[in-house]
Amino acid sequence: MLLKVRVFYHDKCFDGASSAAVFSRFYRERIRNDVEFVFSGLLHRAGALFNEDHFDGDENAIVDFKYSSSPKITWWFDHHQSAFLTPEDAAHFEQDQSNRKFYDPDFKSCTSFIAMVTEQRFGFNPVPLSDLIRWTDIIDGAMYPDAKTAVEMKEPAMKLTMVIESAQDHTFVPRLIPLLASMPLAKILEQPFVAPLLAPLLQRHQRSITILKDRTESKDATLFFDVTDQELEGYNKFIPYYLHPESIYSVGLSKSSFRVKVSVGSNPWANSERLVNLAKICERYGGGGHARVGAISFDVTQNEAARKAANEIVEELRAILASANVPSPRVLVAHSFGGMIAAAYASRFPHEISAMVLVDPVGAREARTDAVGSAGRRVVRAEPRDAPATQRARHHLHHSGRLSGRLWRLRHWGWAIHPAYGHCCGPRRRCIRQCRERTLHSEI
Ligand SMILES: [Mn+2]
Repeated sequence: MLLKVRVFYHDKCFDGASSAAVFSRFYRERIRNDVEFVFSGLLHRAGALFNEDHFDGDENAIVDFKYSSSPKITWWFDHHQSAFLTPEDAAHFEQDQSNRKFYDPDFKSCTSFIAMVTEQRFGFNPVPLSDLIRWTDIIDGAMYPDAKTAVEMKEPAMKLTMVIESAQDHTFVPRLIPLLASMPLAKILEQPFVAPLLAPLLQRHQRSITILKDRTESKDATLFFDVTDQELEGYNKFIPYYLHPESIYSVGLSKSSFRVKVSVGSNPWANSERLVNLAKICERYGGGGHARVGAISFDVTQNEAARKAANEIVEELRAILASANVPSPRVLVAHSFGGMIAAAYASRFPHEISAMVLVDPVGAREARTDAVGSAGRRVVRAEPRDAPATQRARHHLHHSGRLSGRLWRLRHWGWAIHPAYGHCCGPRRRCIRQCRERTLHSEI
C-alpha cells in the first residue's frame, strides 16, 4: 500500500508548480519513498479558498499558497506577504510545534524557500534542481534585467511559465510537476503534451501586446487597463511596463471563466523606490500578494465591484505619487535622534541618498565620518547647533541600557543602529527594514 501525499500548490503559477516539484522530490528522498503523490492546484478566488473534504491524503501539504489551520494539513510552505486569511490563522501557525510548517515573506520564490529549508533541516540535496530554483527566483521575484527580456520569452523557463499560466486543462500542471522535479527545462518543452501548446500561446502573447497597447491609459505614472471583454487570462504581467517604461504602478482588470481579477503591480525597472505596500492595499478589498505585486479576485458576476475597486486603487496610487513622488536619489533631512536613523539609512541604502542635512543631530561627527563617508556621499550641513543637548542625548542613550557602551565606538552605522532597535524589532533583517520604514515615514 502506498502512502497518499496530496500536494496543494498555487495553480497557474510557475513558482507554485515548481514548489510542488521540489517538495515532492524532497519528500521522496528524505521522508519516505513508498508514496503516491496527488497534485491539486489552488486558486485565489472570491469566497472560501479551501474545501476540507479535499484534504484526503495520508499527508496533505500546501505550498506557495495561503495557510490553513485544518489539522489535516501536515506540511506548509509559503512566502506571500498575505499568507494568513485571519489573525487566528497567523496565531495558529505561531503556535505550531510540528517543525513542518514554514513561512518567510523575504524569499523571492517559494521554490527556493523550500529548497533552503529542506536542505538545512532535512538534509535534502537541491543541487540537481538548481536551474529550476534559480529561474523561479528570477520569475517570481521579477529579477529580469529589463522589461524587454521579460516580454521577449526567450528562455525555456519563461515559455514554461506562459504555458502554466494559461493552461486550461486541469490535468496539465499535475502532469508537468513530476517533470519539473526530474528533467531539464528545455527537455520538458519538447515533450509531446507540452510542445504543441507553445506556438499558439506565443501568437496570443503578441496579440495581448497589441491589445494592451490599445487599452492602457497612462497618467501620473500609473497605468490602468480593462481587458475584461477579451480572452487574456495569463497575459504577461510585464507588458504594461514594456509599453510604458516611465510608469511606476499598474492596475489591470481581466476576466476568466470563474473570476474577475484586479491585478495591481509596480514597475520592477522604474527608477523609483516603491512607496506603498501593494499587498496591504489588496487586502483591504479581500485580496493579497506581495509588497510589489498583488491581486484581488471577484466573483465572475461582480464586474461592477471589481471595476469600482480598480478605479479606487488607481486614484489612490495616483494621489500618492502626485503628493509624494520624490525621485531617488534624495536629500535626507533629519533632526535630533533622526540624525542617527538617517545616518543608518544612508549607510544601508547609499544609492538612494545624494546628500544629507542633519540639524542638531545625535552623534553628528560619527555620522559624517563613518556612515556618509562609507556611502561615498556628502553631508551638506552637519551642525550640532545645540551641542549640550546633543551631549545629553548621547549620554542618556549611552547609559540607558538600550544602547550598549560599545555603540559609539562602532565604525559602521548600519550596524550600530541595530542595538537601538533590535529589542523592539526582532531579527536583524526585519530590524533594518523597519528602521528604514520608520525613517521614511516618521522621521523625514
Ligand atoms: Mn510564489
